[in-house]
Amino acid sequence: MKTIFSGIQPSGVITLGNYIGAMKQFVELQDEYNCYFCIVDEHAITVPQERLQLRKNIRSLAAMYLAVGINPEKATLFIQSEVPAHAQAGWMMTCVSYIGELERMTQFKDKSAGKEAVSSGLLTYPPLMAADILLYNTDLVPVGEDQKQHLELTRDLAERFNKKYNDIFTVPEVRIPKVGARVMSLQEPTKKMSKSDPNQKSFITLLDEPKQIEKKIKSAVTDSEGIVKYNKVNKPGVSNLLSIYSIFTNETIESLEQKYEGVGYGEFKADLAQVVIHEIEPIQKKYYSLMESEELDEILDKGSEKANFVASKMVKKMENAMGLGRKRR
Ligand code: ATP
Ligand code: LTN
Repeated sequence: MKTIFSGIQPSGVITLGNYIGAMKQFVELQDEYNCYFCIVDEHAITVPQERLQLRKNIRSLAAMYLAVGINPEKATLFIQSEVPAHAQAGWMMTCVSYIGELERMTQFKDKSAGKEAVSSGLLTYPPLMAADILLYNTDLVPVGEDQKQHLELTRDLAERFNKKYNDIFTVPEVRIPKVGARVMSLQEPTKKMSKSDPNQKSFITLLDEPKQIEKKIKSAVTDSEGIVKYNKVNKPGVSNLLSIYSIFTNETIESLEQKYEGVGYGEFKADLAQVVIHEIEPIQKKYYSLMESEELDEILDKGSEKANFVASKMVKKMENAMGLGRKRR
């Protein structure tokens, strides 16, 4: 069985973007692969976090993984900071990476733009991500399109390490969904939907109430044409809504265009709101019951135990390859 690794930051409640771009794929892939799904809290602290809120978000994200359908009997679910190998390997990969290539990452440029104080962790975020992936001999990494550049860097770092020290890493492939790889902001449809966007109206979370969902979709930015048609360049707002509609109903974009021909945006948006509510209602039910249960801690304990076992062995190999510490007999 081939191995999959992916991570999500506990930086807020999961959005439709995270769900469509990442989590939905995870659920589909867990039957065919040996999967590791990680709550990357060490990545989340590369930008300021409030400690109690972060703690809450970590638990909530764990419940959300399970609520969308991750089966802990099949996949290993764990918290990054509970497996010290990630920080250890992250440091080693940081020393393999160059400042220039990290400064070229678009996520770093976007997240640091206009900020007075930017943590060094935001710059060294990608070698930590590379460490996450490489620790498990990962073959495939399912992510949304925004992470493609980080995956290319991960491959470069793995190859560099293999060549310079010892050939110990599997060089992973990226897997980006054919549709829904980049769900856009409801307010600025040329920007990706993001859970840490300060504008709450720009994203829908999987925990939004039906009324909130209706409101957010109603106020989603479209255009003044009044025609429900897919055109990513000239009609990014409507195209984004059409994509979401199509993904949740399995109806093609063309058939949706026909269905809403001659109908204004009002009716289209009202129907889409119902589609979204229908999709996430069962997830919410499962989520709230999991948050109350003790099952969650048991699953996370087991997950970190398994991840620690696998990852600590790779750390030893890395240290040995780089010449750290003493030779052990
Ligand atoms: P933040 O806003 O805190 O940077 P985020 O919402 O961008 O977070 P991440 O935790 O960084 O989310 O990403 C988790 C997964 O969701 C990644 O695989 C990422 O590619 C995917 N993802 C994030 N936003 C979108 C989006 N708008 N469309 C599709 N996939 C997305
Ligand atoms: N950078 C990713 C989160 C992440 C990740 C990973 C994804 C951290 N480590 C390893 C895949 C594999 C993001 O979505 N922003």
